[in-house]
Amino acid sequence: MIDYNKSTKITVISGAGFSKASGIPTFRGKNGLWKNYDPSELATPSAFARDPIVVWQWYKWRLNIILNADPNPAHLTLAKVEQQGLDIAILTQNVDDLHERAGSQNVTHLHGEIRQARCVSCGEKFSWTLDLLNIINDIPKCNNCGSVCRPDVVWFGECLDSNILQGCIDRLFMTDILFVAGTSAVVYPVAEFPFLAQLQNPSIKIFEFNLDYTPISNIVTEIILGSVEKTLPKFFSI
Ligand code: BJW
Ligand code: ZN
Repeated sequence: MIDYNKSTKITVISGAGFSKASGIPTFRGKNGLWKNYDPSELATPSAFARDPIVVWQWYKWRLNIILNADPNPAHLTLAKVEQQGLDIAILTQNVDDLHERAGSQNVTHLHGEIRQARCVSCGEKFSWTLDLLNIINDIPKCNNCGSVCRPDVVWFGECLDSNILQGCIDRLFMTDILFVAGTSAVVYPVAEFPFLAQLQNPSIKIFEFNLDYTPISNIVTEIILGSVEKTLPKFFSI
């Protein structure tokens, strides 16, 4: 389908649709809501300040799904082509660890990682396990200072880690082929990445994998409509 070799730099921007076939709900769309809550109202510092119990209930519900989930054929395809020697970097908005569990080595989490909790006072982190999820019923407290812990993720209105962001921009600026897969491409700054990459390198090839059209669809080289867990393995003939 496209020409690439071991010196071709391939970058993948993944979003919630990438993990949907693993049973992890997306944020937007008809099955994207949790009960009657809108993620844009829960994934915020003000929601946590107002009602940390509800916010933790939502995160624990998702943690339980994520800790029990397995990588799907889309995750496994990226890991496999990397093992075959391709230079692939994954810039994921997803807070799950399914890319890593599939075997991908070069994964950057732009919006944090749900497996980790972080103390709001001293920054101490701990990792969730299924056992801990069963033991801790209320809001988790820091082992170091006793303060409240929060999910170690990036909420609306919070800045992404500047080193992580710079690393992503550097990678985008040296990219030959960009895949944008399973994201609605509406959440900034990641929504801007395809435009930045194309401004930097007008000959970049951008392939979008999605069920539907998005705000970046009119600038991409090709849109591959369909479920990414089917279309991506096919793209690489896996
Ligand atoms: C399939 C499929 C299948 C399904 N196969 N496809 C500039 C302009 C306007 C606003 C802003 C701006 N700059 C910043 C903002 C504010 C805000 C923002 O972007 N708001 C927009 C909504 C308008 N951004 C921020 O606040 C960011 N911070 C920031 O920029 O700081 C500086 C600043 C602050 C304030 C003002 C200005 C500057 C932080 C954003 C953090 C996002 N956090 C979340 C939660 C993370 C923790 C958690 O998981 O709980 O990240 S929100 C949520 O959305 C999550 C996701 O990573 C993110 C993106 O969602 P994603 O992955 O695209 O999922 P969906 O559900 O939207 O889409 C799924 C897609 O898959 C769909 O297209 C389906 O069709 C498709 N699909 N199944 C293929 N099988
Ligand atoms: Zn602490």
